[in-house]
Amino acid sequence: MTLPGRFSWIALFLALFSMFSLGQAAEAKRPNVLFIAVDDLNNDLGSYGHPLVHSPNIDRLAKRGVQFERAYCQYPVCNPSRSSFMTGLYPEQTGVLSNAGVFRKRHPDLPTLSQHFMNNGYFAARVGKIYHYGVPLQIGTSGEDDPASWNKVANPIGIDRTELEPISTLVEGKYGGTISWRIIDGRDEDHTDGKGALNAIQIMKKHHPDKTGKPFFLAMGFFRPHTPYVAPAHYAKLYPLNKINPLMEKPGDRDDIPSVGLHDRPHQRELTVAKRKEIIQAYYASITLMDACVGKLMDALDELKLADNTIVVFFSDHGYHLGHHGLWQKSDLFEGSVRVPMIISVPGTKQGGKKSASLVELIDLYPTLAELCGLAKPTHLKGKSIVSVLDDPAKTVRDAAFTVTRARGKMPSGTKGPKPLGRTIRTDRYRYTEWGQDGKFGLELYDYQGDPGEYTNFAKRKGNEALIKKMQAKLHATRAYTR
Ligand SMILES: [Ca+2]
Repeated sequence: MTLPGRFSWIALFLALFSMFSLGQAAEAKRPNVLFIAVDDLNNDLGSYGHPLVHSPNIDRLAKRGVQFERAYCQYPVCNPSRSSFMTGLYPEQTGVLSNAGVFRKRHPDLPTLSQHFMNNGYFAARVGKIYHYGVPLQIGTSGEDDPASWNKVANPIGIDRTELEPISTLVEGKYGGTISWRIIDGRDEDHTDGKGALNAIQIMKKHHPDKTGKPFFLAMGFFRPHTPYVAPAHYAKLYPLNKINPLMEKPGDRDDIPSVGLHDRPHQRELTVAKRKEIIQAYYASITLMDACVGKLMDALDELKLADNTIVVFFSDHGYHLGHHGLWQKSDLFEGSVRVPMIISVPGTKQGGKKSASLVELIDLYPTLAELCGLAKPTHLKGKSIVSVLDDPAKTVRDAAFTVTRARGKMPSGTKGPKPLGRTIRTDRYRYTEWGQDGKFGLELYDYQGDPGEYTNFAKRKGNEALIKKMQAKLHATRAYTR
């Protein structure tokens, strides 16, 4: 290269300098991401048509974005689900198939979702529960965090952790794995989630892209409505007990369900109607508390003039039963346990307020957010970008959604060994489930067209052999990319 003379060097310097600042400007213009992960939230929300639940802020978000009617988790328990959507791998690929274990053991150098954003010039922060936390005991700590995923973390702690004794519970001294609840007078800010929302707003202010020149990826992990359902009385009042009609177990419903697929925790099946109402009231009041916190974040985006350049993602790590099939909580493979709410709001979209019936998986979030923000998609990702669905909610990118879980129910009599994995696919119309290799421990087939409550297991009825064979081939085909 020949650049004789002082002026040429100055010209070169200026050219390089302007390229550098243009690059910086482009970086600062990349959208921010507000990534809201909720713990143990099912689809009982106003925007999903629930007649009772008050979720005005989530409903407001749904009007700005696209709401997914058929979004599914990849494993219906916290740690495996969270490890999956944060890595972009299926649970059998992360190696995390229970609440114990960390994906770093198998994938020490893998860039997680937020880490990929950090590697591309973003500031990434976590507030509350994104990776696994033992709730409530680990609240206020970093839980089972992945430090490489964040520039900054905040670990709020409120009365739902500091005052455990007054909490009602089905198993004395236990508040996390069992149903437990408490309604208490006081402010939202007394609760971990209320404090968490304030932490998140502080982070948005302090690390505002106008100040830092860097876009942010802010992950807000709400703890409610996970047990203990500790919620303010002003939200419980919205749910008078006489308005709550618990879904009771239908006689004979379980006769055709493989026993391994039914996970009953102590004292849940025999709950009285009165107790069920009290429990559901607290679960719903916890949802409304979390919803109010979502509202605070949305208001802050507006006040800080961030709304026009911030993508908001809202979803839950898995679903939640409140008595359907006699089940409570999670970890089974029914619709109630594996279906999740999911809303994605992209600034400037023409699709605000639309609902999409496309099948989507939580594992699709990683490639979708990367694409929306103009980042390359790491080659290890197994999910699919749903940007085309966000542009046209009638589009579809997959014909089946996959979920796996470790069986927690009773093994069939005469069988030995460890509890098998159950794998399921949800298609447009059906759900097909195999417990153990080739369904050795049971098969299930539900037809949502005529049986939305999954009361008839067609795998146990004659005359469905051809359909079972077809669904079996479809489930087995997922092995090519899910393990
Ligand atoms: Ca959870």
